Amino acid sequence: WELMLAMSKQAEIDGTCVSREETSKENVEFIKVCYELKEEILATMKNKYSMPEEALQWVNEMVDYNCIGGKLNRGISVIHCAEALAQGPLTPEARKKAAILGWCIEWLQAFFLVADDVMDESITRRGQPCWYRIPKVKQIAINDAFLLESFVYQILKTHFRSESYYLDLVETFQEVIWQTELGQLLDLTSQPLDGPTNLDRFTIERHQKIVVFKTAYYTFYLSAASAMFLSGVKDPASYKLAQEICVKIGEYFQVQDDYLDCYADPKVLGKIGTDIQDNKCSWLVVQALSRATPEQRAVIKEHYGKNNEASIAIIKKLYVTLDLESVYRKYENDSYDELCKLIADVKNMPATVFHMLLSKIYKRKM
Ligand code: GPP
Ligand code: MG
Ligand code: MG
Ligand code: MG
Repeated sequence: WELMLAMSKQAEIDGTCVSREETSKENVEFIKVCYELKEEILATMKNKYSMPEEALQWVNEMVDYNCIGGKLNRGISVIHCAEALAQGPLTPEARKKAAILGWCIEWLQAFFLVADDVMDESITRRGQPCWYRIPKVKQIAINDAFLLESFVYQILKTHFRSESYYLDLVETFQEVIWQTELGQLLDLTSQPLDGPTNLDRFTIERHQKIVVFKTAYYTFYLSAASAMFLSGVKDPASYKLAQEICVKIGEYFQVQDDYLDCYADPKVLGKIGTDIQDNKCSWLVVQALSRATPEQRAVIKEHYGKNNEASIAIIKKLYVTLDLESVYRKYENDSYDELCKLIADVKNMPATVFHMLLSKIYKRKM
C-alpha cells in the first residue's frame, strides 16, 4: 500500500518525463529501498532503545512525509554515476549499495528541507504543506530535522562500516553538511534582520558563495563522490576534479532554483516562492540591481523584503521591465556551453558521469 501511494505520487512528478515507464520502474525499485531503510531505523529504535510504539509511529509518518515525493535526482544520480564509472551495468549487490547511499543523500536532503522551510517560513514543499506547518508538528520539526540527520549516520554505519572507504565516506558527509550549513548562514544573513536593507550587500560574489556552499556540494558533489567511493576510485586528484565540475553544475542548478522561485508554476514546482518577501540574495535581485537605474534601485530598496502582495507585485513587475527572463535564457545557454567545454576536458574518469548530471537539470521546469 505504501509503495502504491509512493508510485502514484511519483507518477505525478514524472508526468513530464519522456521515458516515463522506464523512469517509474527504476524509481519504484529505488523507493522500495527507502522503506527497507525506514524499517531498519524503526527496528533499532524498538530493539536497541526500547522506544514506545508512539515514537515509532511518529518517525514512520515523518519519514514518509519528508523523504518521499521529491524528484529523487540526487539519490538516483548515485546509481547513474556508479554505472557511468563502471562503464556498464552494475551487479545487483553494487546497485543495492548505490541505492542505499542514494537514500542517505535523499534523507540528508529531507533534513535540510525540513529545517530550511522553518527558516524561510515557506508554505508548501513537494505539493503539500511544509512539515512544520502541520498543526501537530510545528517546532517539533526542528527535532525531526536532527533525527533525519542522525538516521543518515545510522544507515551509513549499518551498511558501510566494514568497507575500507567507510571513514572517507563518513568524513565526506560530515564536511558536506558543514559546507551546506555555512552556505545557509550566508543565505540567512545576507541582510540584517534588525536594520534597514543594504542593497550593496547583494553582490554577484556573495550570491556565488551562497549557492556553491548551500547547494552545490550536497546536490552534486556528494552524489558523485559517493559513487566514486563505491567504485573504488582512490586518487585524490579525481575527487578534486569531480568537486570542481560539480560545484559549477551546482551553481547553475541554484540559479535555476532562484529563477523558478519567481517564475515557475507552483503546481509544477511543488513549492510557493518566498525569496522576494524573504529578502533573499537571489540571482534575480542581483541581476536586477546590476541593470537598474537609480530610480529602479529606489523601488527595490522600498519594496524588496516586504511581506505584502503589493510590494511583491511591484518587484515582479520590475523584473519584467528589466527583461530578466531573457537574461536568464542567455545565462542558461552560456552556462551549458561552458560546462560542456569543461566536461570535454575530463581525462582521468568517464566524462559521462558529469554529462549525465548536467542533462538531468538542463532547462528544468521543476
Ligand atoms: C536551498 O535553498 C538550500 C538548502 C535547502 C540547504 C539548507 C541548508 C540547511 C543547513 C538547512 P532554498 O531555500 O533556495 O531552497 P528552496 O527553494 O527549495 O526552499
Ligand atoms: Mg527555502
Ligand atoms: Mg533557504
Ligand atoms: Mg529557493
